[in-house]
Amino acid sequence: AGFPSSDDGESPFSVDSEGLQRQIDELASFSDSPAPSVTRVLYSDKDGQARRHIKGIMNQLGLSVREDAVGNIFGRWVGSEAGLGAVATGSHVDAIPFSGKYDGVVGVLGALEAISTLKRSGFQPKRSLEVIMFTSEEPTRFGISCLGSRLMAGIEELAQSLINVVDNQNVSFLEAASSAGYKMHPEDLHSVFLKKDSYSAFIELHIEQGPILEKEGIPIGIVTAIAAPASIKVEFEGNGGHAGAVLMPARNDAGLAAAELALAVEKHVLDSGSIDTVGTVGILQLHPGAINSIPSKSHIEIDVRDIDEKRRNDVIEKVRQSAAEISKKRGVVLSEFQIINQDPPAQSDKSVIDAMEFAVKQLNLEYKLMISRAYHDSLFMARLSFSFLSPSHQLIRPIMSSFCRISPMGYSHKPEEYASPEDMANGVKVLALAMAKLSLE
Ligand code: HGY
Ligand code: MN
Ligand code: MN
Ligand code: MN
Repeated sequence: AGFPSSDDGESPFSVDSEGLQRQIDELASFSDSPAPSVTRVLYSDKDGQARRHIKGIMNQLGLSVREDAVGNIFGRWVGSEAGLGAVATGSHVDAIPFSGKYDGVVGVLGALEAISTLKRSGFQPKRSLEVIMFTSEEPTRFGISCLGSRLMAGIEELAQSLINVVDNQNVSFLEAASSAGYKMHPEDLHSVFLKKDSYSAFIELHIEQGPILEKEGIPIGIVTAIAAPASIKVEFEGNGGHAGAVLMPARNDAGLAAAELALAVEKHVLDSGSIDTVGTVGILQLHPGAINSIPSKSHIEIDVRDIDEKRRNDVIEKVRQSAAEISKKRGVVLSEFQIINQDPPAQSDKSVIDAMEFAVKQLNLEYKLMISRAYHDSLFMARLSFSFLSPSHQLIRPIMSSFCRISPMGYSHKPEEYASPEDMANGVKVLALAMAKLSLE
């Protein structure tokens, strides 16, 4: 099996960067908000259009296409030793409200371009190569991030909780899935679980979502670890009442309790003393939501992350204490304090870092080893490895992300998100070479 190379030291690959840009622009047109923003939420019509589009490209490339019960989509290029664990890559195409067109998409369309590039180069894989489009990496609709990859990793509690979860219109997960064409019984959720030896390695190509590569003038980042994300849902309830008639001493305002908790989150995060601790209140809803009605219910969702799991957990504990204290002080009921997820960080496996370093060196690209402060589906693909369960079992080499530079200022989760065609082409080449190398190992 020939490994892609050339005698003159030039890159053997011709990535179709114009074609990739066209595909990214086309996918961005499947959006529920006006350009340049993109909004594509799980199981919406636009999400369905994007899914059909991706499957179409996989079919054109001659990949063998499979879709699981929740709509994770797999396109496989079967290798000469099809019985071996495959080398997988992939990312997501769902987009949070009013975001940009590159987050996740580069890791799906770019991965398909990497396969196309390898095919054009005459490469023959030994281990199969697979591109995965993960269902709902973003937590937008059901509050659960990396829904597809978490399920693939076989998290039983998730399969249980998905049966009861509803969106903010009270549509259940199973109803939403069904209306998008994924009709399933609750027990079908288990069919999404993957065996631990399904893949020998996983690499995700993603935009950086931060400013470091741009600032340092470096095109490629190789991710050594993903920070530990957590999210919490909190609800307060008070008596509400008329905004004119109820005097201040008689109130127990659920909205003010939420406001106070939001400030407490900021305080606890800053008190950690580390620049690596971050916390965000991105959702704060008041009921009934009328200017002349004291909020009788409030709902807030809190995102806390750190590269240090213990420090992140300490913040969560302090937020829990604050929620209890605020409820007592203000005479409101703390009707819910639910930790939705509290994930550990994941480390990239050395062999995957080695494959990516080999690729960037072969391509004469400058690169930087870095951690990912955003989470990715690779965080859960890492759990499909034996080494996640026990350091002594190194049969499977998981993970990780390689980054490509974005500008200006590392904007992401905003319409201004931008990656240049050249930087994306470099990311695609690194991915293609690293996958080719891992395929032959
Ligand atoms: O929130 C994240 O880190 C990712 O963009 N979903
Ligand atoms: Mn995102
Ligand atoms: Mn993403
Ligand atoms: Mn009135």
